[in-house]
Amino acid sequence: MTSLKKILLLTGFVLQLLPLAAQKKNDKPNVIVIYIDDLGYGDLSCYGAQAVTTPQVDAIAKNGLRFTNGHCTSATCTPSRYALMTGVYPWREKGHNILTGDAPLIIPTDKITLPKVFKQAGYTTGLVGKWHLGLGSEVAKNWNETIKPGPNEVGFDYSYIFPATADRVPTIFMENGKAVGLEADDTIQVNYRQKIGNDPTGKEHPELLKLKASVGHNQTIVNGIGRIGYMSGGQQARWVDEELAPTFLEKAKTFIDKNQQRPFFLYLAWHGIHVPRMPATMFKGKSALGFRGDAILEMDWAVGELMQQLKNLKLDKNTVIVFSSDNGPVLDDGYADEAEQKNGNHRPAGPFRGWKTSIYEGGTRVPFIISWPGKIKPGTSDAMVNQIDLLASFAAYFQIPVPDGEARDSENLLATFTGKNKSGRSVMIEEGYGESRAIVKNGWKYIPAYGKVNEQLYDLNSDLSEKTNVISRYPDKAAELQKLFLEIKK
Ligand code: NG6
Ligand code: CA
Repeated sequence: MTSLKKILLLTGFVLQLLPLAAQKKNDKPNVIVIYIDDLGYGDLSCYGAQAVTTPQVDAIAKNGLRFTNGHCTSATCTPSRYALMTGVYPWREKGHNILTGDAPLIIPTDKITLPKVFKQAGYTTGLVGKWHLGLGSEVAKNWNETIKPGPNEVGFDYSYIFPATADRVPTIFMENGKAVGLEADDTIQVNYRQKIGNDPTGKEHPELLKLKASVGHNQTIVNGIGRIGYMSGGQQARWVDEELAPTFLEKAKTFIDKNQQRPFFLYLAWHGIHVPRMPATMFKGKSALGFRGDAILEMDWAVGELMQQLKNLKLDKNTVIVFSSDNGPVLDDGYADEAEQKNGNHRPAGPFRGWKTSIYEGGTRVPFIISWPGKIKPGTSDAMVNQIDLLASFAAYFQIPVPDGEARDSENLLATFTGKNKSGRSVMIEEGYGESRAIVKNGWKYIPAYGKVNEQLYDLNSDLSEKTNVISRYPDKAAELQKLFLEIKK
């Protein structure tokens, strides 16, 4: 063969392969789940906010599908995150409520999880941000050693987290299970029952606080802020609240950079706008809403930086973004940060009744945006969807079987998430704080009696704000939903 022939043949061969490679790549887009803490339905300008402007998140919505009936499973953090990871309703298990910072891991290590779906599909998986699903196998643990099991044992190849919430000790970063910046001889101790060590507490020394508590939050002081729980030691490892956003952003960007050549799944569990709201100094005073609004602007900035990173690496056209929040909004959540005083006419929960912890829509109906360049036609969808469904939907996309009996509450809504189908779930259970639950079907919402609260029925189709309890008018509807609720609960 002449060398010219050889070259021609080879070129033809390479050219033939090229579209295949590109095709392959498109079949496995990178996926980033941006999960905000305590962000309400009405906290983004693309969902109608006027008191704050969120151009970066709005841009994702503009290029993607914005859901108006998108939900987390629960009105508090840990349960919603549990559902996102496992595809199982958290109220099926005992004690899947807001965890302390020393709680053991509550996610089974031998069952399918959202990151494991991606791993099975050949992705590199990463977690950056707030975890709040427990670490290790017991409360008493050695914080100076690698703590297992944790995120890395339930499907993440890489993790850079803080254990619980910013208002709970230990206030440290952990990379792949190990405290970051810890000096070997400065043992960290954590206790949620009694004081340990000599660190001042907010209760004894309110004069040391730069952010006063309104309720609780009066135990160990770190960075001038009283926390829930006591900790001692780990002085060099303790983070400063103002560096949380830049740190998590940097770690997310580095993860993307390192994995730009392969498909990756990144779960960016943003720490804000949860309390204590103490944004990076450059954001303090930027909004008219106090630190709560400043934290929203900070979050929006970080989202913009992340998107810019994707553009710089030419990954933006090949990356799916899922943006949502773990529960509804709250103003005063235990710190005197003036969120209430400065709120003005802003409606953090949008048109909905209720807030974080509430069984009304404001508790679990949250911003929910998916952009998938080339696959999703931009627009809005009124379909009822839930974060719990991401697991089964991505599993279906990759044709990965979900083992029998696992992720049992996760529905394959791939067609809905990509805008091909206008309807979503037919039935959904919502979880409020404590014993409150609701079942929603075809816009009818039934809330079984709990505590001292009587059963309720709302017609969301005509009464989106749940103003009128119509249970006496539609007793049959209530009975039907109650029966269905009990069946699903079983
Ligand atoms: C509550 C805290 C609140 C917040 C919440 C958990 C008090 C008075 N309130 O107990 O500040 O931390 O737990 O929020 O301590 S969540 O978003 O993680 O569920
Ligand atoms: Ca939360």
